[in-house]
Amino acid sequence: MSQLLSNLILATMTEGYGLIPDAAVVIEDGTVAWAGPRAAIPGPYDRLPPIDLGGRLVTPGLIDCHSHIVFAGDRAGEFEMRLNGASYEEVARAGGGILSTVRATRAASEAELLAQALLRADQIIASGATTIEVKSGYGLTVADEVKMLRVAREIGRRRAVTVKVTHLAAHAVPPDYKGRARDYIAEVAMPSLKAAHAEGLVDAVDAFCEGIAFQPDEIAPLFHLAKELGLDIKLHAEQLSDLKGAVMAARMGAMSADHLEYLGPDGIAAMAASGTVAVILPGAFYTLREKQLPPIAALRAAGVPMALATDCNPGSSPMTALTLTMNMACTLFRMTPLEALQGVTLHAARALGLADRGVIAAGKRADLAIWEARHPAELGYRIGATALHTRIFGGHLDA
Ligand code: DI6
Ligand code: FE
Repeated sequence: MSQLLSNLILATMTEGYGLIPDAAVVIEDGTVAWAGPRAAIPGPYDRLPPIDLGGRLVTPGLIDCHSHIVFAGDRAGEFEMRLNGASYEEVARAGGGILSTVRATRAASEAELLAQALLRADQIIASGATTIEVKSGYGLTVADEVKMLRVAREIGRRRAVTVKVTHLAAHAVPPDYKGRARDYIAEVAMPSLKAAHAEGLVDAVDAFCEGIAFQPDEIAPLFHLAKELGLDIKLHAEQLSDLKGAVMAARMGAMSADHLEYLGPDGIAAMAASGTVAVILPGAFYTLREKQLPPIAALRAAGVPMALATDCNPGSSPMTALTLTMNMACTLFRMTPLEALQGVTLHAARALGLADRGVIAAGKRADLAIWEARHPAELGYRIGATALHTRIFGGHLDA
């Protein structure tokens, strides 16, 4: 089954934008067979009936490489507390924050969690995504973490999107383990990883390295187990303070270190040496009204690839639009529109270890986003509007 897409502006993202002004794309069996100028379509593809895209911009399908879309309840009350003066850490210490979502998530059935997660997945998809990473981390018991991971896996079966599932039991210390983070890692995080891995539910392992969560030396045994199981590792690092999490993660070969507002020169050097992707999360920075900017210029100078993601979660980033994420990265962090688009395409693919997507080229998956736009800078330029026309997922046009 071959399809010829024609009359489009192509941003292949292979080198810079890789712009081809009057382009065509041939898709065969869910894969890009050829992409190039319309005037140069090779035979026999030039005899296929063209699907006219009306001069629209086509980019790789976007990739949200960091999300927490499986959870129950909401945190609008805490939003209000913060607006009345409480800090994020104060809210967390008062039993709110992550732990209030944990209570709601434990009480929810798998079906309820799935129904809510699908609404959020649909919103991310509507902003152009064809791949979403989804984390656990609101269960914090073996059974509830496995429940969340099952729901995450199921999203990819219910929607035209690839879901990469990440185990994040090391997200917060539950009340019954207060002051015993190390025991929690040994008695809950590691056993839940083994159980979920045995069910085929885990693609990668993450942890929250922060004063209100886990120290690098508490996380290390979990990462060693992940590596024994052949799983990728990644880390929430340096979001609110510099605990040198990125240094540890990079030295252990992490795929990505995420947030990074407080990342220092040692962390940047370690990430550059290991090829660890910096995942920049402007939604959390915006929501928490952080003052410390992530070191974008230094990451750029060191050649560390920068990805961008929604971090969609009920507390620090209730955001489901990748296009708004791009806008925030440009406006708040001075990332260029090119860096923003690379951040949700090729660099996000790299953050997830997916070599088959993130650019449009022969042999790559036919995951495409078709936009009501003429130039890639338009995607992050508009505030909150999503100019998505339609998507192609694995060669299939959205209905
Ligand atoms: N960092 C974050 O920004 C989210 N998790 C994390 O480790 C916050 C999650 C939440 O507040 O529910
Ligand atoms: Fe996160």
